[in-house]
Amino acid sequence: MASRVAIVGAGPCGLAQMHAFEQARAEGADVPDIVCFEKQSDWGGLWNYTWRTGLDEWGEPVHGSMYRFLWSNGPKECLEFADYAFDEHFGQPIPSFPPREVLYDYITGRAKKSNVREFIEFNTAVRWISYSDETFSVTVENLADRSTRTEEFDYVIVATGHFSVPHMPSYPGFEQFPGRIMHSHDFRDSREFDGKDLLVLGSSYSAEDIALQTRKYGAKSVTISYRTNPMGFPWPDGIDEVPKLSHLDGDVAHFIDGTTRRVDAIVLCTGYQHSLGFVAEDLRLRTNNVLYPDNLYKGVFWLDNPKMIYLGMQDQYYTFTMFDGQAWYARDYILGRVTLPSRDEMAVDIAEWRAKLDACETPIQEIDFQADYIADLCRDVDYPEFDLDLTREHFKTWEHHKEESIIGYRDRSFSSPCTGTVAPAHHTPWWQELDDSMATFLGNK
Ligand code: FAD
Ligand code: NA7
Repeated sequence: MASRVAIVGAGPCGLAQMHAFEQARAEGADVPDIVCFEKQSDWGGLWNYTWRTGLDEWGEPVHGSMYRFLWSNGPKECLEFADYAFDEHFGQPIPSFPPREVLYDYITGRAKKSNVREFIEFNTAVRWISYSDETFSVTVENLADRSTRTEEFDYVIVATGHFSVPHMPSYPGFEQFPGRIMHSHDFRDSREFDGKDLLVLGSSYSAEDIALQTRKYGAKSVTISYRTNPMGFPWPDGIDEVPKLSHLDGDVAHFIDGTTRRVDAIVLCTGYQHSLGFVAEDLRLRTNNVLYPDNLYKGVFWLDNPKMIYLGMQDQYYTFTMFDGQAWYARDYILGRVTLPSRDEMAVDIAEWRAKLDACETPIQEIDFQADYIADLCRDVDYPEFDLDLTREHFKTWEHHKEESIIGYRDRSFSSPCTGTVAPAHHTPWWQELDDSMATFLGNK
C-alpha cells in the first residue's frame, strides 16, 4: 500500500514540500498520497497578508504577522528558488528588495506551476498529532462546518512556521499606560502612528523594520529600547536607540540609564514562541529562536522518531532556499532515496552542529553557519545547482550595506545565484517610496 504523508501548513515550507514531491512525480517517481492541512483560507503562510488581528473569522488566533508596506529585508537573490528563477516568473529582471506582494506572487507562482493546490484542504486546522503502532493519528477540524475527524498517516511534516505566537513581556507601569501597547504580531499599518512619539522594544529584525517604517510614514519620533545590545545602525533623524526599559510612569518611559521619554504608544518587538501544542509531547519540538534547534537531525528529523519531520523551525538568514533544501531531503527520505544513520549517530551529528553554532560570535559567522547547513542538505539530494557561495557573500555585503546606511541598503543591487542576472536599481529610493504595490514596483503604473 502506498504510504500517506500529512503536511501541516501551506506557507513557503509546506508549498516547498509539495513542490518537491511533484518534481519527483514528474520525473516518474512513485509518490505517496499527500494531504496538506491549512487553517487559513488561502496559501502563502505569512506572505498571505491579512488585515485581521486577534481572532480570525472562525475564532482562531490570527496567523499573520506581516504588515502593510513590508519590503523584503534581505536581497531576493539569497532566497531565489534554484528551479524557478525570478527572471522566469516575472519575465524581466526586477530589483533586489521587493515588497511583500511581489514575493507572494513569486512563491505562489511556482506552486501554481506545479499544481500543488489540489493537495491542500483549506480552513482545516490540525488539532492533535500522535504516534503509535507505526502510525500517526492526525485529528483535524474543518473550521467552516466545525466537524472533526482523525486520519492515519505514515509520515507527518510540520510546516506551521514560528513567527505567529508572540512573546509578550510586561514591564512595571504597563497597566496604567494611557496609550496603546501592542506586539509586532498585531502591527498592520504604520500610518496609525503618524505624528506620534513611539517606543519600540527589541533589537532584532522587527524592531529595526517597524522603527524605520513608522518614521517613514510620519511618526514624530521613534525610541528603540534594547535589552541586551543596541543594533547600532546609523539611524535617520527622529530614531534613537536607548538602553533597557525600567518602568513607565504614566506616559513617561524610564530607562535603566536614568533617561526618560514621553511616548504615545508602545510596540513590543520582542519575538515569538514556537507554539506546537497540537503535537503530542513525545513528538513536540521545544526550542527558542536559534539557527540549530536541538533534537532535529539535519535540522528537520525528530531524533526520537524521524518520520516526524519539521520544516523551517530554525532562525532564518536564508529562507526559501533553505526550505527547499529541507523539503528535498525530507522527500528523499520518504521515497527511500536517502537513509538516516542510527539514533546515536544522529545525536552526535546534532551535537556537533550545535557546538559549531555555540562558537559563532558574529552575524558573518552565523551566515556561514547557515550556508554550510544548506550545503550539507543539498550534498545528498538532487536540488538543482545554484551558486550558494555567491549568496553567502551577498549576505555579508548586505550586512555591510546596512551598517553604512540603514535607510539605503534596500537600494542596492545583487546578482542572481541561478541566472547571473544583475538586478536593476529600483526607480525610487526605498526611503522615499511610499507605494508598495506590485504594479508600481514593476514599473507598470
Ligand atoms: P509560515 O509562513 O508562518 O506558514 C505557516 C502556515 O501554517 C500558515 O499558512 C498557517 O496558517 C499554517 N498553520 C499553522 N498552524 C496550523 C495548524 N495547526 N493547522 C493547519 N495549518 C496551520 N522572510 C524573508 O525571506 N524575507 C522577509 O523579508 C521576511 N520578512 C518577515 C517579516 C515578518 C514580520 C515575519 C514574521 C517573518 C518574515 N520572514 C521573512 C520570515 C518568514 O518566516 C518566512 O519567509 C516564511 O514565511 C516561513 O514560512 P513557513 O512556511 O515556515 O511559515
Ligand atoms: P527575534 O529575532 O527573535 O528577536 C526578538 C527580540 O526581542 C530580541 O532583540 C530580544 O532581545 C528582544 N526581547 C525579548 N524579550 C525582551 C524583553 N523582555 N524586553 C526587551 N526586549 C526583549 O524576533 P523578531 O520579531 O525581531 O524577528 C522575527 C522574524 O520576523 C524575523 O525572521 C524577521 O524577518 C521578521 P535580546 O537581544 O534577546 O535581549
